Amino acid sequence: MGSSFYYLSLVVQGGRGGEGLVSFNHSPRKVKGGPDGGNGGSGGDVFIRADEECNTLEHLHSKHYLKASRGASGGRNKRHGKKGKDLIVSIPIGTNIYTKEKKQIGDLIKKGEEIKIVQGGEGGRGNINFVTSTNQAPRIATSGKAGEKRMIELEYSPLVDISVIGPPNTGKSSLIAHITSCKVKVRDYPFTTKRAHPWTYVNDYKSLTFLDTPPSVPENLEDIKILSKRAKILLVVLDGSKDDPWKGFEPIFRELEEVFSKDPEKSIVIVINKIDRRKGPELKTVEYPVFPISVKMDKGINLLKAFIFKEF
Ligand SMILES: Nc1nc2c(ncn2[C@@H]2O[C@H](COP(=O)(O)OP(=O)(O)OP(=O)(O)O)[C@@H](O)[C@H]2O)c(=O)[nH]1
Ligand SMILES: [Mg+2]
Repeated sequence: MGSSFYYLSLVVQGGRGGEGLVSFNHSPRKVKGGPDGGNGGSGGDVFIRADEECNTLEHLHSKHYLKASRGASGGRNKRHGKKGKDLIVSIPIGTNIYTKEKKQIGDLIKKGEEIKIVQGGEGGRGNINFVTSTNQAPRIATSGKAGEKRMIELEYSPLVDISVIGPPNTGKSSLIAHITSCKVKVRDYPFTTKRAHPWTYVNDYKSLTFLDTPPSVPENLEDIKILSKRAKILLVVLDGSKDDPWKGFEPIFRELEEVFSKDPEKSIVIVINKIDRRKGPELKTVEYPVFPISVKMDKGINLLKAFIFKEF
């Protein structure tokens, strides 16, 4: 698997256990004190936690290996070394965690939810553990063990109702801004939306979350698939000012269509935006509901909204 801001693989490892200590009690009152070397502390564990401040996996993009802290060595006087600090990796709510064989380890869908991925290594044993009837002063201790190591894959599929996708500059963000009244960034050039972002529409009866996505171009196809996984509706926005709004987009659409049309709970809705600028020939018919709209002129949006909202 490659990697992006929405899916990546990581190797995580628990911290190494601390060293066991060889030591003898040298207090002035005991001339020949016995062994008193304590055990090392265990290494820190690695946890993954769902954090509402996170909206992508971007902060982990350049990190391929993460390790928790090592346990402290055992001390004199039979003192146990301190446990190594746990490492807590923040990920966005809606992240699925898999082994590299694609077996699910966990799906973190609630704020603050966390899961232990690997355990730190056991601490070594100090010389107090090696006293026997024949050896009262052992000079033996063991080293801490290495922490558990695991390769994991993370996939961020946000908990949204509607995933808004389509070629660059078709008005995806404009439509979301119009429906939700959120301050979504809209510009008159392609690739304005660089990161997927959920935006929520709320009224007295409903709360619906729309996912704004980066343009659906071949390089982003894997991202769009993962990002749209949990959505019930795939809302495809095309540019109606073009003679053929579908031109160049069909291969991408076919791949996403496959995922959505297989699931009876999901549906696809096509929006032809910018019809205020439409001069082209009649639109071709497709097997999904099609809504010609103009965000700019506020045309056709009420019909579209009514259609979407009745699905929830
Ligand atoms: N004429 C016309 N222009 C529109 C309409 N809707 C959006 N636009 C314009 O189209 C441009 C692109 O809008 P965005 O909403 O940023 O498009 P996008 O699909 O999110 O673009 P990317 O994030 O780059 O994929 C902006 O200049 C909008 O003002 C419309 O109905 N008619
Ligand atoms: Mg956009």
